[in-house]
Amino acid sequence: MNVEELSNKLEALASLAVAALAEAPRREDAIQIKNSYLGRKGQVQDLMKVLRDLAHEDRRLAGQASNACKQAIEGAFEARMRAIAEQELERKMREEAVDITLPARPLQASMGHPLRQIEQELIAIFEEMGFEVAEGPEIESDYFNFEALNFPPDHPARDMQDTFMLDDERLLRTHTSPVQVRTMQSYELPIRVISPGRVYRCDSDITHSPVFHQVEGLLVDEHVTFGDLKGTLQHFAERCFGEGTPIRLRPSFFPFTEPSAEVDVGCIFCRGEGCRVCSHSGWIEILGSGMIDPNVLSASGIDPQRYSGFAFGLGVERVAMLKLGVNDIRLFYENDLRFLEQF
Ligand code: FA5
Repeated sequence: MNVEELSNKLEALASLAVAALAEAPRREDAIQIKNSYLGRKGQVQDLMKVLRDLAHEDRRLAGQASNACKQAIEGAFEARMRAIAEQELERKMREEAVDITLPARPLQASMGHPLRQIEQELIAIFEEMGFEVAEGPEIESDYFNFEALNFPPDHPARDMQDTFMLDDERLLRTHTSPVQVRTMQSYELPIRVISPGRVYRCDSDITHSPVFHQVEGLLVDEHVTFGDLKGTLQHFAERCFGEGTPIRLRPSFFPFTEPSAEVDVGCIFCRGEGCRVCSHSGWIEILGSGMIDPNVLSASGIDPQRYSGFAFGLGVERVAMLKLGVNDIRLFYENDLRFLEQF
């Protein structure tokens, strides 16, 4: 075979390969066709075996013809691979197309947990009366939770609230009253604050939960009397439970208030006749209150000769149970949607 015949054969091979590649349906087919021409045992290589029989000056021409043939096949192979990739992309886009005209799935709007709703209502009532919100930590020191509130160490009054201790000094606050002390130590007088938050006690039955919420109220000014406390609470009860709601003040004891009173609201479950929820008394206790003990004022650097004040601590769950007609406190914490969706 001379160099001319070789060139013609290479050209013919290139045309065949280019035509076959143009028809290759898949990537694998294109690769197989390319290898059958350009592979080590492919047809081009096979043809080039004649190279050694050619005259020296013809070998260069044969090499050029072989390169042109290889380039034509490589070019056709790459073009086909690009075309296949584009076809695949188009098919994927067609198959996975998102119909943006379809209506969206409705989002379920939530009103927030019923306890949070009630807490917000309580805050709003006291804000109307001119109280502002102050907050304190849930991990509290023995000093703020007990000592500064006139609970001396080893005093039996500490047993009134079963405490979760973290170590000798730190505990989970058992009430929001430590915020009273923090506020009295840092705010300018007169003070009128409420302090909502979570509190913890080792306590559990249908009206007691180990984690519950209180809203603390504190008012310190000149000439504050027990009458101001009673008027504030009466107004609160009517705003919260409706006009004419009966409240009852019972003498009580808290180390940090003197005199002290626990405040009950008429039971809405039995309308005062007596039931399981109110322990057959017709009343449900919602808060503890009293006039701030002069010792507590002094411990916070306030002159008890000039200033007096009242404080109260309201149980948010108790208020929520009354307002929403829930007869077991544990329902608030079970996260059962059938319960929560009613509110
Ligand atoms: C106190 O916690 C006092 N710090 C309240 C106070 C503040 C008195 C300011 C004087 C001045 P007591 O332990 O009674 O008091 O709790 C107050 C209210 O929290 C109760 O009336 C009740 O409504 C609620 N409460 C108490 N324990 C629980 C509990 N385990 N689960 C749910 N609510 C509770």
